[in-house]
Amino acid sequence: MVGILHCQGLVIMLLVTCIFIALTTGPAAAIERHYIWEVSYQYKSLDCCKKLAIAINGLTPGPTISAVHGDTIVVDVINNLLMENVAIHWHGIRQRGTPWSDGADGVTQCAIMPGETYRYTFVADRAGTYMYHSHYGMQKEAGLYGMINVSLPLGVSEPFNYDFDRGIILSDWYHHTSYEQATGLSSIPFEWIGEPQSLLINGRGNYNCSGLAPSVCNSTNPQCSPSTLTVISGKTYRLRLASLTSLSSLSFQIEDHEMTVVEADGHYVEPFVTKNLYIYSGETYSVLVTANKDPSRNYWTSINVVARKPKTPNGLAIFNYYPNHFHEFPPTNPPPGPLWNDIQSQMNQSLTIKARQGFIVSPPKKSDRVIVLLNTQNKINGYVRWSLNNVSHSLPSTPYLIALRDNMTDVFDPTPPPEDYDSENYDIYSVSNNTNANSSTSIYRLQFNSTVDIILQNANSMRANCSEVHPWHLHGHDFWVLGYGEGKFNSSRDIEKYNLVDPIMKNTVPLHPYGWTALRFQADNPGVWLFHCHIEAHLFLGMLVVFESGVEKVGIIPMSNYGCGKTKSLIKRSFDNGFFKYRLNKFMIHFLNTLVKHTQC
Ligand SMILES: [Cu+2]
Repeated sequence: MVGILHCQGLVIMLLVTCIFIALTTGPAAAIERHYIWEVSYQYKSLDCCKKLAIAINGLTPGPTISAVHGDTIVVDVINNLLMENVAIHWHGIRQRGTPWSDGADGVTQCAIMPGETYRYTFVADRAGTYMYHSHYGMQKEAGLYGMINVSLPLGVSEPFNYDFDRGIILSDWYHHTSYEQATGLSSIPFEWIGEPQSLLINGRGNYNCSGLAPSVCNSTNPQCSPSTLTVISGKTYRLRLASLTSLSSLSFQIEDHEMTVVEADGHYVEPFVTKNLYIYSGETYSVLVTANKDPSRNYWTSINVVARKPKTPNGLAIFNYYPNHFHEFPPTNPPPGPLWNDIQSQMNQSLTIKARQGFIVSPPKKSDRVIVLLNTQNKINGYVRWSLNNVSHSLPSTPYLIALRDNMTDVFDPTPPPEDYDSENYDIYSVSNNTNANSSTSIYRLQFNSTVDIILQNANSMRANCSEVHPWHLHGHDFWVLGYGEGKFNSSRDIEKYNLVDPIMKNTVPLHPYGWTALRFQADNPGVWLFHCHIEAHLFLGMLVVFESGVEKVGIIPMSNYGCGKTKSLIKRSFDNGFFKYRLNKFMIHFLNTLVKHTQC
């Protein structure tokens, strides 16, 4: 009986949605965009080498979500992976009012189990360029990612002109599976994942197959023919770039063409012209490029690794001037890109990125709380970890959001994590005398609406003369980037230099080697939010913290978020807003797919 009621509920819901969409045909009207995504294992040859990847509806990278400001995005994720859970994070979407849809396994939801479906619902509440990716284990490495492009409503224009809009996903690619990587990282002796085998542009790279059997690596496989961006001479293109690398920091450039940077993480940038753009994992940018060079030939689009000694060849694509053939290789060698270790140039570009005049959101002049996070590599019981203030985070089996909203005790360590480190005595340029760290589930609880400063402090890793870039990403909020500096942060000297005039707002920011980065944000979004290094292996090894604020203001969490840890005992079937919210069984998935196909929704 309950099943019949649900079928009827589904039919009504879909018909209502269709009628609603039909009545609101103009692109200006906010609509509901409904996606049904089947996540499955697929063999892919993205760089010509056959590898087990994770695909959405058969695609790696996954489909692009294109929405208009104000639209509601509904994604039914069907986990057809045979052996593992999945969760998808909508990176850059703040999830105001829907913190349960953030997709962070162990923080906001129980992961989706094989054979089950989970519905993410959220509002695209700001125009800009965003992304999505798995937030379960190391699945991002397996290619479970894609772009979200949110455009302005009709009648509202951008503060810059362009003729066409194109999305470009940048990523790195390993031949070992994410399972092998995770096992190596969790072993004694530690096995580092190493450098990626290839760099991909829109999911295409080109590995040197020589010496490998054609059944394993075949350079004539059309899956790995270079991606192409076709342009018309004289036209200006907005290129939306998203870095979904597992490890690599990149420099992006188009041979002989300059680019104007106009957007970062959904915020307008005071335009500046550059030959190459540094882009770190988790960042998005829009750049304007005018096709104003000799149109009788094609040019290289290239990415190369920076900030780590590269062992990976450049990633290449073809910047194709119409009507030249789109697979015609340019007659020149690809540009080599900047030196990988020109840290000053990378730092200078970070300092150049400011909010666009006329679009500045002024930060509060003072903060209520300052949290300093020393980034170090450590060991715990002989296992290699990454830590903040000597604490390496481990997620509990019960998601924080549910635990806090439902007043569950004993789910995580209630002791607050440290807000600082012994900065007077800690030498950030040396391997620590004692690299041992603690593991903890503790979280930072922030007063709702308070202003919080985060000082990220970099240091030497466990290898002498080595400090790595860490791109830090905050869920649920944007932060103001108040400053970057070299060496150890000094509050009496460096706070005075904060940019309180026109700081850019972002959701992901690099922490440069042996440097510091200062951020400010308002804890004005009720929920529980991750703040973490976007390097997949570092996150896996505990390089994250968790912020809670205003959790008592969070609405009713859908029952579909429950089902793991101590939430198991709380599962009950419920109807929310008249629609079912618990997981669909396989019959319902097929029914839903059939209905959507037939109704052309
Ligand atoms: Cu990191």
